Amino acid sequence: MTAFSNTKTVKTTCPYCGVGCGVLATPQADGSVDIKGDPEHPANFGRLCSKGSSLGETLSLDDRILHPQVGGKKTDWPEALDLVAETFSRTIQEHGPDSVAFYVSGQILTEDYYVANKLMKGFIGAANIDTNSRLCMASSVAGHRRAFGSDTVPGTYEDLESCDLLVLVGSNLAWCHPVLFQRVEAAKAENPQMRVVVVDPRETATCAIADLHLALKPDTDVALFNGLLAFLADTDALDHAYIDQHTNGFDEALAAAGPCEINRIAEETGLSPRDLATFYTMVSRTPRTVTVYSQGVNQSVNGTDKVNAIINTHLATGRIGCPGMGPFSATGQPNAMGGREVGGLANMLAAHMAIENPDHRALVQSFWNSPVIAERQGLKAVDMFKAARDGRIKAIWIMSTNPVDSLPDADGVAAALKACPFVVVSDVTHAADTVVYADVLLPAAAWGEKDGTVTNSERRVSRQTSFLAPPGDVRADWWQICEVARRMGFETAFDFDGPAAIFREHAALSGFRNDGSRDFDISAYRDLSGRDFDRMQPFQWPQRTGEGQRTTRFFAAGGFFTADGKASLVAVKQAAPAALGKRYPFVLNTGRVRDHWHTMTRTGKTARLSSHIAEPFAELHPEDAALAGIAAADLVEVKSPHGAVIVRAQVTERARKGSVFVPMHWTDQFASNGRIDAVVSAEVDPVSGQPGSKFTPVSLRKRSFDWYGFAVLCEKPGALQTGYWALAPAYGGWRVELAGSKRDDIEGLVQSLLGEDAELLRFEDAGLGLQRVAGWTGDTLSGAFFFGSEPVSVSRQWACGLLAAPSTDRQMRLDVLAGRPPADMPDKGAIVCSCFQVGCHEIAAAAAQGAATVRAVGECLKAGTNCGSCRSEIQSILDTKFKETSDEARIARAG
Ligand SMILES: Nc1nc2c(c(=O)[nH]1)N[C@H]1C(S)=C(S)[C@@H](COP(=O)(O)OP(=O)(O)OC[C@H]3O[C@@H](n4cnc5c(=O)[nH]c(N)nc54)[C@H](O)[C@@H]3O)O[C@H]1N2
Ligand SMILES: Nc1nc2c(c(=O)[nH]1)N[C@H]1C(S)=C(S)[C@@H](COP(=O)(O)OP(=O)(O)OC[C@H]3O[C@@H](n4cnc5c(=O)[nH]c(N)nc54)[C@H](O)[C@@H]3O)O[C@H]1N2
Ligand code: SF4
Ligand SMILES: [Mo]
Repeated sequence: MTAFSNTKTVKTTCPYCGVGCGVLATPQADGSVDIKGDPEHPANFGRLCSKGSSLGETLSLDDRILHPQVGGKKTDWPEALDLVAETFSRTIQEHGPDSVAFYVSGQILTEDYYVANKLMKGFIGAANIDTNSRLCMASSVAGHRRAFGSDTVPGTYEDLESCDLLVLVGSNLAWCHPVLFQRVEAAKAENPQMRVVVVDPRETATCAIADLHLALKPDTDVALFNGLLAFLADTDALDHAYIDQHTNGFDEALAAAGPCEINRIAEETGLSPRDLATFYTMVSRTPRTVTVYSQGVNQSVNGTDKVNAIINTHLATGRIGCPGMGPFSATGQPNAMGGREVGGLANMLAAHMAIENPDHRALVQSFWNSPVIAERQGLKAVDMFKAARDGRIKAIWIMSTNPVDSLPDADGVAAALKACPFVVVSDVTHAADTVVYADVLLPAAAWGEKDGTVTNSERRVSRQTSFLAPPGDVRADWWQICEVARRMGFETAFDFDGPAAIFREHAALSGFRNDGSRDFDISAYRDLSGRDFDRMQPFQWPQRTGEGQRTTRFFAAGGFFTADGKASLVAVKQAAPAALGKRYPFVLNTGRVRDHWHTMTRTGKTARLSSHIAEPFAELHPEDAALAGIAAADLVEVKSPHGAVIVRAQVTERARKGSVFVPMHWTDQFASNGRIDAVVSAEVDPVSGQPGSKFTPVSLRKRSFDWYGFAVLCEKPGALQTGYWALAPAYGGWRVELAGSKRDDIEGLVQSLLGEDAELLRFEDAGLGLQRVAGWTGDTLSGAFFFGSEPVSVSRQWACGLLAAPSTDRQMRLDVLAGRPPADMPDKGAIVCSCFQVGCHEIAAAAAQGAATVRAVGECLKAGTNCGSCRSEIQSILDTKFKETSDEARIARAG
């Protein structure tokens, strides 16, 4: 890390989730960066979650791409840019504009996104630009457009605080939008009337604040909300004036919903008639209802219908756009919304305009003064990679996303990149599985080095601001695109001198011939100076020219962006969920854990964030596990026709029977066989093109190995040649889970990882199949290994602690070989509070001694008193709901 002389505090925004928290970053003289929540930012008012507060630990340069590379060899920018521009131009000349593609990301800034979209749609003249938002928000976009005529999020975060009923559908808010969750927690504590309902097939950390958890059958949300619509009609909870004045399609939607037959709906959704009636009655009686939805809704082959089934209930009750009322899509990525604003999806135009609308096309083309304009939709993500695989796409530029790990049928995506003649990748790290497929690798400026804007879930635009000098040759994404565009012959249109200039053009386009006809309008910012751009305060759109700050909600009094100004209720029917056969009898559900971000290229760098869950796992119900002969801590194979992973079994009542949940995060960088998207089916929603990443029929099988092991190592191991491994950073070194098929391989593995100079101590109990080896260099532990013929139950936290503690005398060394903490050093258990490294055993012990509340636990252990991300888990330990929290419990076996 570069030492920094300028230690001024900079206001910026967290680069992780769509909550969009403000961050104060202060570079320190020693090269580190102090990170705090910005007390003035209206998204977080000073709070940060575990990921946000660990940002300073992700800034090391060891893995960074620092120079452009062509064919794996270092080169300079002119050569790399010439090659990209020439190859794209030649391919377009020879095969037409539809033969090239950009695959971008909700994690680039609005300015990067704007120029990428402009180049593809206005200058190349095709619409083959799509984004990872296709995997994330496409069904919400499609649902909004079907209902409102525009992709508008009507409400704000305040609505989640001021409602009396918050319904969270397919959203694990506690782990995925933690600061928003904390705002809800605080509001609930203040308003004893407030109720929270969680609709999710599995019991998540979010259920800690739920008054009711509806663990529905996967993919039956449409039946649930259709039933609700019928119930609202039966119980006179509709707003007929709103329906008449501001909507179309009510009768058809109600007819499609069918009668409110609780028993039938119970059958369809797998819920009890009692829970259904409770839920429906709560909604019916509570005008101030907000329904938040996220990936359990969007990532489904009927995701768009789910979105509209939810929105229908709000339109029919007029509960929209007023304080404490409305449907609310929680966006995932920091700039998913900004990407939608510039039109980064293959089926959108710029500034929320529609590609299929000839007036919009003419408007954008005249504003851009561009030679062409895309006439029809381009390829959506899944189809784009299919086209690369079968030769239709001949050149692709991937920017700020890791599709070899995050797209469904991920091995097919890898094959597509191998097949595609020209692959450009702009990324920040060599430790992303996609970069090895690049013909040209472009080093991008990372968070802290780049400038621009992002838009959060509540339409709030905030600055991301640089506070670190870009290392090596890295350059911002917008610069890379503009340089290529200029070399392709479009000098004038891409002659931007910085992000402020791009932002001005984007703002001007949003207001161009708008006159209130389009929702997205930030033209008040079209003349912003560079200085003002740097001082820009977070604001919510719309911000029209000449208008002061107006109300920030939409649609309380209608005013939809359709020809007649009315919204549509969409007639939707519950489709039969995909059939499960004998070969693949389980539903694979996938998603997130608290402390990792996507493909772990940043969170996987920190020991703090890796201490919460350090290994890929499959969460399964005890009855399913028993039937399949799987015990807690076994290794299991999860397999579909596309591929298979091997992960650790976590057997828990929280899982839904028949479903297995595997996190999306693990890649080839961190596990031998953990890329779950290699297993996930590429079926998509027919309306939105979004993959159904939460539903793939799979089989489960115990994978037996001859030996199992756990090791802590002070050096990062190179390639591990063994049947199973999972690697994570620990304070002072690394931790590795291991398994293999030949007992004889153990010795070679130990030798290769400890080196020849280490002083070894060994322990062996052949009868029990136990073997332990530890090696020291001087007083420092080089590594310690714990092997057994069953998954080993050694305390992970204790073993990791050995890395940091010098072992000077022989007794200390023998204690290491004993494989358990000495009696005077209690085992803290799996880490729950990553800020203060407090384990589940410590929390349980505090509870046993009388700490009855999360606050009391905080007072005696500090746990939960910094970022607060773990408070719902602490609550669950107090409730003894989560008996097992993470790795220890999965590994722990009798003895
Ligand atoms: N810690 C962390 N936070 C993140 C991210 C991260 O990687 N890590 N990523 C960010 C991004 S990009 C996104 S998109 C968001 C995602 O945020 P969320 O959508 O909250 O997260 P997921 O875990 O993907 O899925 C949410 C839940 O959907 C449930 N689900 C599965 N099938 C169904 C179903 O049929 N119906 C219903 N109702 N629910 C179902 C799953 O069991 C899961 O608990 O998180 C953002 N925040
Ligand atoms: N099975 C399953 N699959 C899923 C999901 C799921 O729930 N289940 N969720 C889906 C969702 S919602 C999402 S959003 C996607 C996320 O999937 P991805 O977008 O593939 O995941 P990330 O790990 O965030 O990848 C971001 C990449 O950009 C790089 N990067 C970071 N900053 C910059 C920058 O400033 N410039 C450039 N050029 N590169 C940068 C990072 O190093 C990393 O390689 O995954 C999807 N895939
Ligand atoms: S909730 Fe956490 S990850 Fe999301 S923006 Fe805020 S600090 Fe970042
Ligand atoms: Mo996402």
